[in-house]
Amino acid sequence: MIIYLNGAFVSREEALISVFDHGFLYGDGVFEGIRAYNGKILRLEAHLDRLYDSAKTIDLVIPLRKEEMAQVIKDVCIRNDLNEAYIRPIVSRGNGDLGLDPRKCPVPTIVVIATPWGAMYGDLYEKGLTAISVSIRRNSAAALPPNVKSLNYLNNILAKIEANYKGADEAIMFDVNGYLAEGSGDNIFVIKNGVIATPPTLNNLIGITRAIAIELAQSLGILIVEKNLGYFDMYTADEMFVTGTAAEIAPITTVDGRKIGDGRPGPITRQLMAEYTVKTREEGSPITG
Ligand code: PXG
Repeated sequence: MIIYLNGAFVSREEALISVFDHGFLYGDGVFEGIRAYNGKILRLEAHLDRLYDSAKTIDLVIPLRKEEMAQVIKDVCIRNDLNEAYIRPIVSRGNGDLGLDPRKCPVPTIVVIATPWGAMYGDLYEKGLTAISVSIRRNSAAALPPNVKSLNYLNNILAKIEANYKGADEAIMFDVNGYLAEGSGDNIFVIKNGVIATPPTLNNLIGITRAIAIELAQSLGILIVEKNLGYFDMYTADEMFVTGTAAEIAPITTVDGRKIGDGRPGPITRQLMAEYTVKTREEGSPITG
């Protein structure tokens, strides 16, 4: 495995960072999760835009232009001979001392890892996932905006731990006002009477797979709306699904013990899943060239 680290391509054993890196000490940094299918990187520009927007929000200047970062990402795929890949660019505040003041960190740390990765949920795409509402609330946008894909994922990890203890495949997070926010690592959609609804993005990550799902629904002539949603909308939905770079489009068929619809992945969800698979094979920035 070849990893990009601060301007060099190094082996896994050589890819080491300091214990004084503020990404490690404070979760001070940002990252992306990107996928390549069929030799092409899906929505690379959108992922880079989000990475740089996340960095801007935390006042972190990434010392590479977006085009340079794009080339590094492609080079890591090429050096690892990957046609299908999960790609993880990470930019931390960098090396500092034990104080949290970011002014102690003059040079950000940049890492890009790429690994092979298949379907995240295995046979659950056929069966559907079980989900539970978790008691831990999604970070308030007034505290740490969920729009920032930061290295501090404890909010999501606590949600996942709760789902693990309760034996569910995914955690459903609400915000402090009781509105549906998102899953631990994916955005949420409900379908009722042929209309798809998903929460606005103040309280969740502005998902790139979410955007693709919206485009696909629109191209199929299915009405899709953004609106605040609550427990009622989930429990009474005909269909439900989540979207994410890792999860892709995955059906949810049980929430808090309630069957969603007839308890099987529904027709609109299946249609979107099939269209998404086609899109992932066809679209994207070629890794070579
Ligand atoms: N919400 C959260 C909190 C996420 O972390 C999404 C939504 C979906 O966004 P995209 O842009 O991917 O459609 C994410 C992304 C992992 C993993 O290792 C998680 C994500 C992406 C890649 C890998 O579990 N989550």
